[in-house]
Amino acid sequence: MSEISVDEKKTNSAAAPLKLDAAVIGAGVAGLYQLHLLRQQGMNVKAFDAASGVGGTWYWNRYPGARFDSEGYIYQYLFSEELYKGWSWSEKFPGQPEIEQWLNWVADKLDLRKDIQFNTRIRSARFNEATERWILTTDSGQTIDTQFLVTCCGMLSAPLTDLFPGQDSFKGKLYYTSMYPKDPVDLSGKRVGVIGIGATGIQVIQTIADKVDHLTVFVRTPQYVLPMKNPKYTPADQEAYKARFKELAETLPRTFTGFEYDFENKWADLTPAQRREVLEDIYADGSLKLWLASFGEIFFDEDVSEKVSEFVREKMRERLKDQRLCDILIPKDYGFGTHRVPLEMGYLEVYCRPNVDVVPVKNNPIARVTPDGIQLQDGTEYNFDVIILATGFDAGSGALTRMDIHGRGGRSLTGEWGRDIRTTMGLQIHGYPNLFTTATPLAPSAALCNMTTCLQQQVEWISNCIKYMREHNLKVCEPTREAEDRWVKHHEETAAATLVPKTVSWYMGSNVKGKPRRLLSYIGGVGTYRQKCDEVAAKNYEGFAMH
Ligand code: NA7
Repeated sequence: MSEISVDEKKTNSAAAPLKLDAAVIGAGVAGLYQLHLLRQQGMNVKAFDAASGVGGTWYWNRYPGARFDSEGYIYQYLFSEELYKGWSWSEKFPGQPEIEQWLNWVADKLDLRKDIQFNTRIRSARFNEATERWILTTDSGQTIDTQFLVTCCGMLSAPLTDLFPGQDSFKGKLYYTSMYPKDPVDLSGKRVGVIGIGATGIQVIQTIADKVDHLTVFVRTPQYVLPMKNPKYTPADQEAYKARFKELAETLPRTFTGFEYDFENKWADLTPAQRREVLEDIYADGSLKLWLASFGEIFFDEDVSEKVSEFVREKMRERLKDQRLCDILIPKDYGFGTHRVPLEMGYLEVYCRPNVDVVPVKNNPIARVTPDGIQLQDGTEYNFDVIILATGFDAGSGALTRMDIHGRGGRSLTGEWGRDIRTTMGLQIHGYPNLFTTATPLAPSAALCNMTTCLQQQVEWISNCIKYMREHNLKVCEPTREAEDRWVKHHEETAAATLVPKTVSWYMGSNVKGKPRRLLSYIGGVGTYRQKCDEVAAKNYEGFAMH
């Protein structure tokens, strides 16, 4: 994606290293705020991003129908009332163009752009033990010499590519949702095949079905879905949510998932009729509340999980009507909420359209992409003009393992995480001094958290930690092996108490061949995690050795 010229690349490789106090990788939600906070401390800091603009996830994921599943007004930054109130969403769950505009507006408001180097992918990072500094190299051959390295690369930013043999041979157009073209793509009159019905595929499918000539959806694992209610906002609506700023800033960081709602009902306390009433009520909210704030027991208790799953299945059956569609699209063998639950708008009804086909590929998998389309294992071939791959990401770890990161003693993060994915509270990794991370495994993140809530907390913790070091004239911070062992153990115990590790999905890394299996996100709750991080900081960063 680099737009740097060959001449510029030559100049870069010959130039002296760029010397920084801190380098931030990524200019998305986390990276922008991290840059702002470190710069406020008077540090010489620069952010780098492979994209040509700010936005991270919201820069890259510009596929048809991309939008929030979190309410816009809770996805915002909460560190500045002025920044919060300065932006007005046009609807409850805004779409990607508006989200990208918002992040551009934030970058301008905070005057961040002058300290961001775009079109720059960090290729490698090596810790120099003699100087105790990081040496980074970019895809243009530039070298950066920095004391601190903060990765703000997002949890879902390493797309799975080349999943199918023959992709290069396809004569039509093949698009990844995560790298969808900036220029408009005209799908009218086209035969389109979509692979993937995760949160992404669902948004694509419901958006393009009435625009294409024919749509074929390949379904491997059925997916629970919830209908989204997405009212447009009037100026009065905008004023109303803005008036809640203080309340939201106080509550969001303390709930279980960083959303504005929390688990209020206890399954055992209610009669079956009352439970039904609660579920119907929350279902009608048209948000993720049914998943993240109905009955907490869905994460722990097989019986409750099955009852709530059946409630959702019933709602899906009512809309799909057709038995074949129900058999293909309604999950039976895993519990509601143990995968990411997508919100949708008219998605299920799409399958009732005459120009839409669904092809189950669980028992007859996709074998290859051919010059004309997609071929299944049994030889059946479907011909397309366009193939859209909504096939997911190497979540949590992929962004860092695809970079060549070497810590103390030359250890390789790609090698280590290839065997066992470990972090200390998702904030640092033993063996990698002064490397701070956001949106990495073993912290609350995309899977079970409103991203901006979690990212702000991590960014603030990192910023405070670096501030503490500078105030105490400390140069290097690295978690001890013991502290990391303790966190990994706590993470595993917390995960094991839930039903989520039983799932086969990106939550467990099971969508990537050979990836060590571990629940990627911490499931102890956003509020609890925050408290634990604060306690560590209050004890002068206990478990994080500094000198
Ligand atoms: P997901 O949730 O990982 O979904 C990927 C989809 O692609 C899912 O339906 C997969 O089926 C499907 N897939 C992947 N490989 C294949 C093959 N080989 N054959 C058929 N189908 C395949 O990614 P998303 O981008 O939708 O969402 C990621 C997160 O981004 C989401 O959770 C939000 O937090 C935002 P499978 O389930 O593996 O059988």
